[in-house]
Amino acid sequence: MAGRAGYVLKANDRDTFTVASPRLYPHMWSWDAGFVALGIATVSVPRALDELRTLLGGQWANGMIPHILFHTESDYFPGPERWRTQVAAARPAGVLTSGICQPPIHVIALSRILHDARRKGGDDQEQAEAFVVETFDRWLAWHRYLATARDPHQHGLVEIHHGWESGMDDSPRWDAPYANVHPGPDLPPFVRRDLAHVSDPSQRPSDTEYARYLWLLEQKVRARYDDVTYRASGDFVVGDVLVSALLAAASDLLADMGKELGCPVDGVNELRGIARRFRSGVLRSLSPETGLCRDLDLRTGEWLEVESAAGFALLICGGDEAAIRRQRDLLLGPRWCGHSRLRWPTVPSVSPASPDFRQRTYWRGPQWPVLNWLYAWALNRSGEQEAANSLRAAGLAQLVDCDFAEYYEPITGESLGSKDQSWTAAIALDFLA
Ligand code: 2M8
Repeated sequence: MAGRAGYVLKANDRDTFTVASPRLYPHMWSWDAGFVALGIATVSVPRALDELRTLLGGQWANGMIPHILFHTESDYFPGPERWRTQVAAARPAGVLTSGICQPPIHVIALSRILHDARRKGGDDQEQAEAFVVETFDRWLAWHRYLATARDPHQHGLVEIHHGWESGMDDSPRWDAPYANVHPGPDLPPFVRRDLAHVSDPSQRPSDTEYARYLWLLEQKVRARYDDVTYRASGDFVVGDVLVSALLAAASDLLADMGKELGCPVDGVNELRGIARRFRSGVLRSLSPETGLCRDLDLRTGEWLEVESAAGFALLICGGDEAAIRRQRDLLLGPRWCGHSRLRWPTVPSVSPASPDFRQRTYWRGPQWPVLNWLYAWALNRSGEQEAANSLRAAGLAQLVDCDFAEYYEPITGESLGSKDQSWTAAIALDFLA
């Protein structure tokens, strides 16, 4: 399996970056790049560091790491002509990007890479440590952007302006906020390209959903990608609990690495403050009834009660031992990974016991190997080795067909969406290392 996974990453390698998949996603995606880098590190630490270096090349002046870097010509839609980031004061020079962001997984990846490099020693260790020191301020600026521009009132939840920013595009998490997004008559016409690459359109978001996605994109352009302007006028403003947990965990890890390697103390302290604030925000979102964390619709002030895998955010950032044990048991229990109908006991994107569950539709039920990796990583980090090992073993068993698919049908085990998806191959390599 490792050989085939390495082959997929090599085939998707474009020298200084890796396309998210060969046809459906022929560009560099932000959180994909994080997972990809940690997978590549099992084979080549310098190449893994290059992946992150290229990603940082797209960072905006306000610290934001954009969700897509367009390095190649392709028919991906929406491409640069739709994003029109030239209206944004903060856009980077010399690289075309989208104008929104994605979950801050990158420093978690960097800490895995550093760990690998230290195990290998020699040049690998030297290069990885130097890279952390050299890029510390850039990652700090990214985390500071999320903690300030995206949480101006210090609630401890990172605000997202588009479902794409969560990475879980059509998750039922966003059904209620999207119900208040009404594309205007001046939405420019569009032709979807994604459906040309997937055999069954029901595996992808619907046209109604797509129109809403593009309407929010339009609203961001009209706000010139200024967060204050968008907040005052945009339809979708939601506190994302998974992004917040990742920010907390990643900020602590960056503070740890920065402290060990002699990075500026002020920066290290700032990161600890960010970690504390967002950990508290995640804890406050816990539903006493279900034990799951919740997103907050900042337009309506309502908690979003959905049984999605993001509800286990507390496992990622930690902060309450009893609540963590409850989440661990819930995750491995019969509403989730232990559900009797599942082919493989990995993390489904939505509980199979939920009325929202759709077994073939994108982020509405299928199992996403990267999500399973994330929770295995989180459990391992909080000392829950047995639980982590069970997700790892099931995750590898699920990939045995070596399709390295984007997502899997939970009941039949069928591979769905794009094949040869880079981040799926990458997490397989990490699991096998
Ligand atoms: C999917 O999202 C893109 C838009 O960003 C799409 O559907 O066109 C999501 O699964 C997202 O999480 C992922 O980063 C991206 C590339 O794999 O594809």
